[in-house]
Amino acid sequence: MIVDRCVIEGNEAGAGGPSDNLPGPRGGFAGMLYAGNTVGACGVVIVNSRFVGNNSDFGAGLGLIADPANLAGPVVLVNSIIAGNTANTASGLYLRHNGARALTVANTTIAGNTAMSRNAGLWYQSQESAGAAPARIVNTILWGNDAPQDPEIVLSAFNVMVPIPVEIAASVVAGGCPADPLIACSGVLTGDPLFVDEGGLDLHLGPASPAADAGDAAALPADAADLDDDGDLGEATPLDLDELPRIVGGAADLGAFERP
Ligand SMILES: [Ca+2]
Ligand SMILES: [Ca+2]
Repeated sequence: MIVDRCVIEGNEAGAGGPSDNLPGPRGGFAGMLYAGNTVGACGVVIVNSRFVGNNSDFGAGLGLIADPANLAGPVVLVNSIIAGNTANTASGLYLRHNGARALTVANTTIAGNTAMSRNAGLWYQSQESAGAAPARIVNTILWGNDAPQDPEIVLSAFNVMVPIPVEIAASVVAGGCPADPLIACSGVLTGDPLFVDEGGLDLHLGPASPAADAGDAAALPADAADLDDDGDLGEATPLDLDELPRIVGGAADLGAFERP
């Protein structure tokens, strides 16, 4: 399944009945994608999409659950923004990862989300560790997410004894690499990415942004949605969220938008 150039905005989900084995209060997922509820599905690729201004109890921006029983391919999120979402818990990106599937978040900006109790940026949950490959977060910005506990990143395990590790590379992480033995960081920047208008959620990079040209071009996912309509699905993602060239100035930028 390919989710290409979608906007999920302004949805509300109250506290409903228990519908899933999720941590925290029941109900929620104002912007949710349950990957793999079709047997034999190949995988899920979310490209150039915006999850903005959603409100829920648990899980407001994007809940992406890779079901181990039904999902046969990788899960990829690229060139997307998750911003301005509010929840009690996990207001930004919630990932539940089956280790047998590759999971990659690339060139995504997660910023300006607010949680009343815990985690506004990225909640990563291991589900099934058999055959696990580490999740990979690359060329991504986690910044300005606000919560009393674990504002940017938290890891947890779901019905597994051995959680799946996470690699974070060439990314901005507010507060730096989390002190967790399951998180391996390389090339993590901690400085303000200097968005054009952080409060207004214009998450393009400003002129002095340290996130410009700090990316790893080799880590760009394949162009599964064929953003440039050239029929080449195997090339590195060639465009950014504005559908302008992804690599400008000699190197890829971090986040969803390449600075012109
Ligand atoms: Ca660049
Ligand atoms: Ca292409």
